[in-house]
Amino acid sequence: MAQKCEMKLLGSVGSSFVNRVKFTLKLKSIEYDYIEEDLNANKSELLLESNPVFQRVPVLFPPNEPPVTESLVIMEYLDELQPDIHPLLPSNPSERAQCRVLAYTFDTLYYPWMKEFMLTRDKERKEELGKLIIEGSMILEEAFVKFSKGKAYFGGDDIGYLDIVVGVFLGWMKLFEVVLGFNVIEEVRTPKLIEWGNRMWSHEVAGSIIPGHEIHMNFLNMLKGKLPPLPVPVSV
Ligand SMILES: N[C@@H](CCC(=O)N[C@@H](CS)C(=O)NCC(=O)O)C(=O)O
Repeated sequence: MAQKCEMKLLGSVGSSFVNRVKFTLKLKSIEYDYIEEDLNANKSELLLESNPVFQRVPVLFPPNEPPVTESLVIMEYLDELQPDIHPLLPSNPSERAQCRVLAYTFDTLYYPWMKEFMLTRDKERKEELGKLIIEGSMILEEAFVKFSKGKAYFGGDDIGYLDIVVGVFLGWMKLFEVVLGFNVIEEVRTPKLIEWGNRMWSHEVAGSIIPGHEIHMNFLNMLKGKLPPLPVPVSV
């Protein structure tokens, strides 16, 4: 008889936040059932009941426990649940705190800048955002040097918390390059991040989780479809 898989994940294809959770589950060898939420359609009862305030994926349903929301919180929850298999956060409390601050900065500044850059129709704002994203990339480059301590990943010899937090956005960065002609990371400005990105793509687990830019193209079109129509010019 097939073994019953009790951990469930509610997600959406192309969501980097969901991919953080898939990545963590895979590294920790935790089996789960995946439920796809169609973000184009009306939100499912399952999503509305399990994440009533934000109504966003990912939502993790551990067996016999309340649902857990927010990708960073879910990652830490899984790290605590399965501490002996591929620990994600450093053991030193100060280093753990530094990792969390960078993840928070990424989610509250860098990601919203990238999202707005893709969606804004205002040229001036786009230019301003481009500059901010470039500054952000240089801060990330410095952070990589600090966290990796000369090793291959933010987490050292192997993939850690920040590799997942930032790494799942590599497909988006590729989309920027291919579709918008804008390099979020590049050889001259962020050489360490370029090397790290190549390492991530060719990593057995990372490479299988981080989607290519084509998947994000569909996701981007879905987001664009939700924008209000452009105002019709009025002739006087
Ligand atoms: N801070 C959240 C962000 C999650 C998020 O933005 N999810 C998007 C998909 S990428 C979503 O569900 N959007 C639906 C909506 O906002 O209506 C996390 O880290 O989990």
